Amino acid sequence: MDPLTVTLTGAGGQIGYALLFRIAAGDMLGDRPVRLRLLEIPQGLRSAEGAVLELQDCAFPLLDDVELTDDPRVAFDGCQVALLVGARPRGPGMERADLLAANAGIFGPQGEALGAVAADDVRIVVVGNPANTNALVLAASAPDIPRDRITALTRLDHDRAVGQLSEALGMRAGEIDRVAVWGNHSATQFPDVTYATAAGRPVPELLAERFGGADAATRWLDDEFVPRVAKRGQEIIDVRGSSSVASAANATLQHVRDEHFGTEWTSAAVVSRGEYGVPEGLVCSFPVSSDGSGYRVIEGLPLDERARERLDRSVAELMTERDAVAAWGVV
Ligand code: NAX
Repeated sequence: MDPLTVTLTGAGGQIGYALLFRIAAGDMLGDRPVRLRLLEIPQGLRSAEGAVLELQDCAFPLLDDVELTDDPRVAFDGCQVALLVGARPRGPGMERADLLAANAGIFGPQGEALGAVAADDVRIVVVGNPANTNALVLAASAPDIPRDRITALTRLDHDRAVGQLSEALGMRAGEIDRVAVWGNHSATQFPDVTYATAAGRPVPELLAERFGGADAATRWLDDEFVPRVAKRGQEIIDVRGSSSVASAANATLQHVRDEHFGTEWTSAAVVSRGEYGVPEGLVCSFPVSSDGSGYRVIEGLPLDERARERLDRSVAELMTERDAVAAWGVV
């Protein structure tokens, strides 16, 4: 089998370190050999270099080749899977607008480089925050890359929602299907269990049994489940003293794996084609499926008033972010 060229940005960072070894072990692409291209900024090169030495020491049978560079054109040359993890974190006293601007300055040029030198079949997932709007900037900078090849990660939010349901219902995560995450990867996201099933039974019904009625179940969803999933990143920081790393890397692998091998249902942020009234071009999380050729929004799901209101609120935030980057002429 020919190796697949996988480019990882931010390879010297925490999530990069957690991702590299699992990619090389075959957790993302099965038994397909991989050629790794690692991109870092000059300050991050030394740390990534250390990871490359360790990769060598693992002697992974599927690892074809590794190259580390600080030049996007080299890193994205022939790239088939791009994992865009490297981003500018929010510094002390930095406003959200400054954060958006700093990251637009990363994802714009990376989009241009991908458009110029990546393989025709490239698939891109943006992990670095603010992920949805970074992906929007990237898409605008790479007009020749088909929109359905550009995604942003909300799989971690999806998996967090499954984890919370699993605990509440006392069932294994593997028994839970059809959870949906709508909107932005931020505190406004809407993790939705309306269509979810656990061991084949509707989750809303199981929650009503567990909490003593449909109203009590809705209260649990609104007051505990939704805020806990949406703010889980902060909870991890408070408890662990550091941000989510292994779970974020795991979600990234599952996102690519399911897109590549196919899935009937998961959540991902994709470029909207107007589905569910989300303005075209915004990068918004939806329930999606893949037949192996890329994620498609699962259409036709009924949205009740509660869901509609929450999705609209998150979309309004995405539009504010888009307007902020548009004001600097990047989209
Ligand atoms: P780290 O700060 O440990 O690593 C980031 C790495 O990116 C650093 O080594 C840095 O040198 C590098 N980098 C910065 N600019 C770069 C550029 N222009 N090109 C290449 N590399 C560059 O952060 P880490 O904990 O690994 O998190 C990475 C990103 O993931 C952050 O933006 C974080 O907010 C985001 N996350 C996104 C999640 C999601 O669900 N979408 C969840 C986890 C995570 O919070």
